[in-house]
Amino acid sequence: MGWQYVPLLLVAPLVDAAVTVHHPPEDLFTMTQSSIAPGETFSGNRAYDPTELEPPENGGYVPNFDINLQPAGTQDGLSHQLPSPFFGFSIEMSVSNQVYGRNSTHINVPFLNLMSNIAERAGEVHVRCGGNTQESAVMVESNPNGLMIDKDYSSVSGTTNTPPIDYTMELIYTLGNISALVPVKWWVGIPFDDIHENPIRMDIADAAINVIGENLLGFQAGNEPDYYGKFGRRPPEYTAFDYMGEVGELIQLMSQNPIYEGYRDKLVSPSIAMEWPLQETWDTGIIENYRDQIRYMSVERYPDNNCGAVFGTGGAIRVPQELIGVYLDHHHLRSWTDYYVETGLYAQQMQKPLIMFETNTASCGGFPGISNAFAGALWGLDYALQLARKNFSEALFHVGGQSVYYNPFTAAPTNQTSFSQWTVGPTYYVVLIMAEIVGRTGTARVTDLYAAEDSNRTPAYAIYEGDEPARVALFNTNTDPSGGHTYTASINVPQTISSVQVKRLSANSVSQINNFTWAGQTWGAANFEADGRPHGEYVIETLPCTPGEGGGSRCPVSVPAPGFALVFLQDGGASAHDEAQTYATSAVGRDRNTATIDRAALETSNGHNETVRGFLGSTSYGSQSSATTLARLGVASLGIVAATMWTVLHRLR
Ligand SMILES: *[C@@H]1O[C@H](CO)[C@@H](O)[C@H](O)[C@H]1NC(C)=O
Ligand SMILES: *[C@@H]1O[C@H](CO)[C@@H](O)[C@H](O)[C@H]1NC(C)=O
Ligand SMILES: *[C@@H]1O[C@H](CO)[C@@H](O)[C@H](O)[C@H]1NC(C)=O
Ligand SMILES: *[C@@H]1O[C@H](CO)[C@@H](O)[C@H](O)[C@H]1NC(C)=O
Ligand SMILES: *[C@@H]1O[C@H](CO)[C@@H](O)[C@H](O)[C@H]1NC(C)=O
Ligand SMILES: CC(=O)N[C@H]1CO[C@H](CO)[C@@H](O)[C@@H]1O
Repeated sequence: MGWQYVPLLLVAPLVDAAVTVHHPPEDLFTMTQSSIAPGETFSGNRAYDPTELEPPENGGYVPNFDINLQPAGTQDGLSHQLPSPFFGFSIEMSVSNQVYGRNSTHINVPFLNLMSNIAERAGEVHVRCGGNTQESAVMVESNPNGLMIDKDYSSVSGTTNTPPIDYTMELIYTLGNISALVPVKWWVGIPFDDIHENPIRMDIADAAINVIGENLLGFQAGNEPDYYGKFGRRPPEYTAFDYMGEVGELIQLMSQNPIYEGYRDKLVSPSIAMEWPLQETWDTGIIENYRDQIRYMSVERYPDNNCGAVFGTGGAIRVPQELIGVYLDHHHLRSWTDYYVETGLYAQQMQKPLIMFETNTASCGGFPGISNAFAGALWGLDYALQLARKNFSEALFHVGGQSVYYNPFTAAPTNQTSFSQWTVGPTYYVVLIMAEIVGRTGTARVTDLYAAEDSNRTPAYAIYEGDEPARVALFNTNTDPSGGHTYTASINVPQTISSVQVKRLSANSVSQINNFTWAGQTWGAANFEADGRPHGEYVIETLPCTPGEGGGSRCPVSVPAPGFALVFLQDGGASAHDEAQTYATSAVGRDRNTATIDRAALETSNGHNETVRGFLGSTSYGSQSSATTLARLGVASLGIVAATMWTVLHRLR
């Protein structure tokens, strides 16, 4: 047994609280440190920790292998048909003002850009505004400091020291105004914290119905109820059966008030993590009993936790260097997601989409050097494809604040309001690429190919649309700058094609932090460099195929170590996303004069001329709606987008 297998044993009891981190507050860390000398320990915000691990010892590797794809009818192990979007975001409620913007007239443009990139590919973006902090959130008339979200650090609770939050209507207006600009749809959470002491606080549901309307996906009925007993929100003996009763009370309440007309079938439940066995929970009959009210069947899970190190909970202190190899191990990922196979089949039987409602690399903020490294991107894609393969319909990566490692994106530190200072993490690339993997036909089905003698480091998946293979996803999670671990997969397909198109996700090592490229473009070479738009030259490779021996075609594709390649087998498949460009605009500053713009970068981003085809003149999503919005607003000029964006948002109010 090689040393790289040892960590598997260390993480064997995969029972981890899907807890997220909000505290200690950002102010305990210095904001700006972005590099460290060798041997020095990083003392800045975790979101910007530049500590790189050693790449783990290499694993499975076969230099040349064949992938033989059959027509769908005879291909093994295909999933159900995957809806679009498959992957979205769960944004912790307490960080709403950092991420979305200060208020409904002051929305962060990098956030809009980031959402727009996904929407271009997936049709729309699904975001859950919630998390642990939704449970104790209280809607207030106003906060003393004028903020739409305020935290009460004097009454923190739980493993993650979650502070209760007071929010105002402004938060809901902000969500509504975001949806008016980019097709983002929302889930919000109904707090279940003291459901018996007080009437259920329905303010967020009522406000969302009034303001968000058709862009409201649904209401989460409590978050991780299986931890309520453990964390003192209920008596320790609280069971899934008790929870079902409480969901019943919510349903009862909603049935009595006409405001919920049209919204009574939108509950998200039960959102359990690892405390209650899945089967026991389904056995309560909750899904069957409430089949007319529960729209989405939800679970939450993080594969590991870093609570011991981050919060001094007394739990095991995990050593990231010992874990990075586990995250890159396909076999490990496959086996822990097997936990959901039966549930995936049950959800289909119940005709409910199964959603991984909150997930990421590890709870309590993730691991430095994994969650924020290229390893996190490769893990995320393999994970997403395993969830798809196991018949999930959707999954959401969690977004915390400045004090977590795993963010798909981190807003500029709150006291830095100038242009493009966001930081985009590996899991953002996963959501973006997953949108291209799944496509938006709603008919994609995936299968794990057990490729290269089922190597643990070079998995491959096929994606079918209809009867034909449409795309192949190839991984190489080894690291070898000498080129020694580059492999060539010869993809044999039943259809006759003369070439394939390839887009790659690249970095120099699995440990690299920032500067990943997808199809040649990066969302940030370093911390504090992102404005939500891709930068660099857009690259799609075209590789030739030859006629196959028994008919069909043979298409060799090489993948370096490390690397991920998405191979498009159908004509023009890759360029379906060519027009994926969006907001040619900068961040919204404290006042509009702080927004400056590099015109040349703007014109060439994504290989397109943004003055012609930017957000305002977009030919793809929103070309209609955003152009119309702007026309209505009387904003005509395309060239001065950056300067006008603030005005645009201001006038939306
Ligand atoms: C932001 O706040 C931190 C910590 O208070 C401080 O060190 C830093 O200089 C500030 N940055 C700016 C741009 O004001
Ligand atoms: C996923 O669903 C499909 C279609 O119902 C089924 O054929 C397949 O066996 C399921 N996959 C797993 C891993 O259960
Ligand atoms: C929104 O934030 C901006 C910038 O801080 C401020 O000028 C404006 O008054 C705020 N609007 C509301 C409604 O609070
Ligand atoms: C990012 O990668 C590119 C291409 O590999 C390289 O030229 C550039 O120096 C890198 N930037 C940083 C900040 O590491
Ligand atoms: C973009 O298009 C505008 C208008 O046609 C043109 O003036 C400008 O030179 C173009 N920029 C680039 C980089 O091609
Ligand atoms: C388009 C849109 O939803 N605009 C709303 C933005 O938020 C303000 C409240 O701050 C509403 O009045 C607008 O209707």
